[in-house]
Amino acid sequence: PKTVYLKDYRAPDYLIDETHLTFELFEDHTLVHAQLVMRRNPAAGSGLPPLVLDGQQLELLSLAVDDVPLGEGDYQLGDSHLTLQPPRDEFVIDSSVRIHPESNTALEGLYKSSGMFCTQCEAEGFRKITFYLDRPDVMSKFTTTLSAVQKDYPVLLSNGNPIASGQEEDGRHWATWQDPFMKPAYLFALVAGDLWCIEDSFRTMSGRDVALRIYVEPENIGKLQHGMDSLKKSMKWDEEVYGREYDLDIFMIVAVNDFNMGAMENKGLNIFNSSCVLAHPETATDAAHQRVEAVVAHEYFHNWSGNRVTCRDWFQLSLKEGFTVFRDAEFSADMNSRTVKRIEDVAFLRTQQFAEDGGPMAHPVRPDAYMEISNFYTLTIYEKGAEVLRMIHTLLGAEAFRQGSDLYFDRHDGQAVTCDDFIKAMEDASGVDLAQFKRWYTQSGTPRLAVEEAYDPVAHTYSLTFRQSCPPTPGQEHKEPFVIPVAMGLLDAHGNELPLRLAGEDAADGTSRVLAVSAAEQRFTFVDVAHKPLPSLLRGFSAPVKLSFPYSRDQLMFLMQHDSDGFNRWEAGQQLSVQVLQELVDQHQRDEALSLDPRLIAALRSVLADESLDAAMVAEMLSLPAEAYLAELSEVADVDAIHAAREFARREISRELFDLLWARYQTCREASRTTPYAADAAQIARRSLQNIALSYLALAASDEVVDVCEEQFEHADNMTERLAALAVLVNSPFEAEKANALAKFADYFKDDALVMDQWFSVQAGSPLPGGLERVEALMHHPAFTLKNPNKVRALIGAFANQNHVNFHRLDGAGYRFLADQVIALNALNPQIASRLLTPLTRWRKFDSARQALMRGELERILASGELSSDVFEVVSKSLA
Ligand code: HT7
Ligand code: ZN
Repeated sequence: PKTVYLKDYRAPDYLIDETHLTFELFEDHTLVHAQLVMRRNPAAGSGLPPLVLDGQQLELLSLAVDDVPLGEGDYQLGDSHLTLQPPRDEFVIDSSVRIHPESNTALEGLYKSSGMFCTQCEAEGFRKITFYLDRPDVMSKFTTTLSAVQKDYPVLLSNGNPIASGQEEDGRHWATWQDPFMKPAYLFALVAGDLWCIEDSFRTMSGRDVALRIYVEPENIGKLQHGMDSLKKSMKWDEEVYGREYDLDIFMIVAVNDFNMGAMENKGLNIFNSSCVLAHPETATDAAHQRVEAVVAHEYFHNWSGNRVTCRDWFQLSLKEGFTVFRDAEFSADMNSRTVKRIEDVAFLRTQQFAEDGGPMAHPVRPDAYMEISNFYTLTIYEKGAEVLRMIHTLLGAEAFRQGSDLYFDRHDGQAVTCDDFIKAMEDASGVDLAQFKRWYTQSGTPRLAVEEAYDPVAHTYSLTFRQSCPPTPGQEHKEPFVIPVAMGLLDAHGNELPLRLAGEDAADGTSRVLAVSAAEQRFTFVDVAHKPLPSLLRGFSAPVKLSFPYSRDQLMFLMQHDSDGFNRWEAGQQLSVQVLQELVDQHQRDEALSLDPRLIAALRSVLADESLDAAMVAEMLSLPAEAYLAELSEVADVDAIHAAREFARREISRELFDLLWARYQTCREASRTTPYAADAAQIARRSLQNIALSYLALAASDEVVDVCEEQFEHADNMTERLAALAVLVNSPFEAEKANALAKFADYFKDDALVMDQWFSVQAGSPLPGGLERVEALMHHPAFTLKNPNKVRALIGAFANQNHVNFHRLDGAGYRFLADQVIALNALNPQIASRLLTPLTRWRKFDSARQALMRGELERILASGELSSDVFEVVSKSLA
């Protein structure tokens, strides 16, 4: 595969003003006719260069320019391009091709999922539908007609508004849709199927009524209300917070079962992985409900950040994805608990994105080269990109940020632009110079920020010295200093916040502020500090960095109790847990008896005993750092020692705090039994506390705890409680109860694919011995198929990513298993294959024996035959 470079970007030679598409959908093929009204791009130079259209896996049936049919000598047809000589500046191309959605297992372009036709065109899927200039800076007005047999495909949808429809004599019918907005081909969509929908409407801030429809297979019609409520909340929030109004008369969402990612923001016709839109209390957990709310919002928000203003080229992907993730995170924070949302996002970022940033696929938020763009829908583009936007928001303040976003949307509406254009709008609106800040877009890797304090009791000054560095990443040996916003405060010995006055300032200004660290080494000195304070640093995780400050365990316990910033209270608890767990890891490695620092128990006891604390915060504070996070923090990750240390700590917590946990569990469960289910913040908080308490209690392995587990499993009226009880049983030594619960669950939910995904995941994640054999056996379960990405993620993905002790077995069988699945999937679905192999790319984190085994499997994949560009890029970069 060829590498594409940002530096080679050139404006398109030709533009496509109008795109008229006709799809004739049949069971064994589809005919696509495209009429493209084209002209020379005045911005691209003079003369009439050859026109090079993208096209892959297309059977060309006919081709004409300005109604003149072309013969074979009039064009060149290769594997991925069709080249011809345009006759003049303005011309019309007509092409007809045959494609095969019925055998498309890659789920890119036009394909069939559970009997319906649907599309996925981002990033480069449209070229598998017709010959086109398949690049985001070519924007066109689309008109689409589709026809199919009416009884099998009564619903025919595309982007924009329906403008005509009719029947044919042979049982077929057709519909024409017109999208009044210019858009790139990646936002094109069509759907044809036997679908039902729920309908609602939304009155926009300017008083227009928009019809809202969510389509689904008939059996899932009862699972759409939460998605619809989420959509209406999103529309309102975007008006209130960003001043953005919806622009078409209709907004549609369609749920499909086979989908490579979460969802897709096609103009007016979003297509969703069913897991991201279907939700019902009996079949979807609270987490799933929150995910639906977040993904519906994310796709809806793209209508402005992505569709109305789109990307010039795919190197700018974070322009729309980072911004939209930031927007959806703020939406979720406003709809639920802000602190808990931030905790969840930061835990995810630090475990997963930091690992990516420290591995062989590390790349900047705006990459400068790629082989396969599908591989660049990464945590760096999405999550780190969102952190970059959050930092701009922090540095500029909410008001100036909003002015910047207004300017950006006004200035660039209808255009395909760059990250630089976004920054320029922010600078112009705020007057803040972001030149140095832009390094966050161009430099990869996670910066380290070491902080040192010095107190002068005579001068009453307190200074903080920040030293930043960033480790080398592929292609980037040396890094220049970043601008790092550090939100902070100072606490006195009673836990009170001190007024903050920096040297040179006239007076104190508040008790919390943002220090913009921009040099490799930089000191900030506070004056009028009567006694040595305790700093609270990086509040709300104000920058995606690895901050270190030499806190003692007692100081961390103090911050856990007194910090006014909820995020930092949690963070202090995490740092305390990390210190204590790392000590246990050391003990395990030295073959010593494990001994837990009682301060961790004391800290958790006071959290549990404090009934005034938000239950969601209690649940978060009780959760020990994940094994994956502990591995990320290690120089060399000792999988077995980490697992042993964490399990030991969990057992000690369970033993020492059993009575408190039991009391809190009983109170929560009683409330669940007596209150009808609602997916609201208070109930979600209560259930998360209840379930984490149960998971600790279960470690006592007593009959009374098994009884409460079974009671919760049998009698819960919702999936959050039922699944948590199932997970506890699955991880327990009670074989009969476990087998019984698994069988009952599978029998009851066998026809619900999304619930069965959860059933697979719970088992795949179990760290008990024999995990690989259990997963291998489940691959033969009738509900499992490699062709469905959700199933692959639920079983194989959960095993390789969440079950460290079993996946990293010292005989290498876990690695071999994963490589076998990657090789099988490479032929079926390259995008899923390349994502699945991520855990193998992290081989440098492990001991030399495991390194050799993991490398061996990567080499076996490389030698396994014809590799897709997706898999080739990840494997070859991992081995480099
Ligand atoms: N913008 C969407 C990206 C997407 C995608 C990319 C590659 C392959 C399949 C895909 N499905 C959706 C999703 C989003 O970020 O909103
Ligand atoms: Zn997105």
